[in-house]
Amino acid sequence: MLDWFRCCSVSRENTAMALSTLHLAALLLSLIGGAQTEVPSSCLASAGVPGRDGRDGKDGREGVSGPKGDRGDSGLPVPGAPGKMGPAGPAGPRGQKGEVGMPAVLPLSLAFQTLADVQIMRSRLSIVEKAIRFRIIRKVGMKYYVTEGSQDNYDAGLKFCRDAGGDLVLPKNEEENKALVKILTELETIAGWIRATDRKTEGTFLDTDDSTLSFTKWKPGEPNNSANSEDCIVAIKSTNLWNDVSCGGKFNIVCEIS
Ligand code: MAN
Ligand code: CA
Repeated sequence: MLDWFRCCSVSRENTAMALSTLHLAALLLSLIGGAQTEVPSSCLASAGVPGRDGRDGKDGREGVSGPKGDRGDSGLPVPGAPGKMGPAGPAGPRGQKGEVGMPAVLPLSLAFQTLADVQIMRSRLSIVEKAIRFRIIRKVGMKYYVTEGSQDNYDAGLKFCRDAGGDLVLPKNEEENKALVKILTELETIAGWIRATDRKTEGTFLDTDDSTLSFTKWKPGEPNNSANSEDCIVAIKSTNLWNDVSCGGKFNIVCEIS
């Protein structure tokens, strides 16, 4: 009761603060002790109106850290830039053998042309293979003039060349005649046989197949069938010209492969 007495005797200036303090004390006591204490109505009546709010106090000390927050939502799956291309992998296993395909259909004209081309190439290869067996080889147009530098009579020379797959030379034009003479010059020989005779008809020189000569290069005054015994022909190195001579003479053998 003393407390309540004091409450009533406080000065007017401290009335509001005293009321608040008393109220708080009474409440605390009633909560702690459970006492059924009531604030006297006479005391409440003399408390007056509340004063103005006081100024804010100084900032208190920093509080302790709060509990860790909940785990946030996972971010959106944004794809990054592609990486560099990796090295080539090992070769895969060999596949199975395929089925036999359909035969190619070659146009008949193309087939014939291809066959003709093959035959031409075979023919040319055959010519070259014969020619390259000789010591001296000169190409004249589509022919090869070849020689071993040997000398013999006309018939032996003819056989020699035919045994080699060719024939004794018979120039058909100036170019071929010059080529023959050039070879004779290289061999440092006087003359070389030409494949033609007038054995069948005196004065009419024919090829070995009895065809007439399309080209001749007679020296002026020849053929003269000297001593009535000249049925064969030679090309003379010094003049490029032809002379009829005895078939039994020995002159250089130059063959043509064509
Ligand atoms: C001379 C000429 C030629 C003849 C020879 C034979 O050179 O009469 O026509 O072929 O002799 O050696
Ligand atoms: Ca003569």
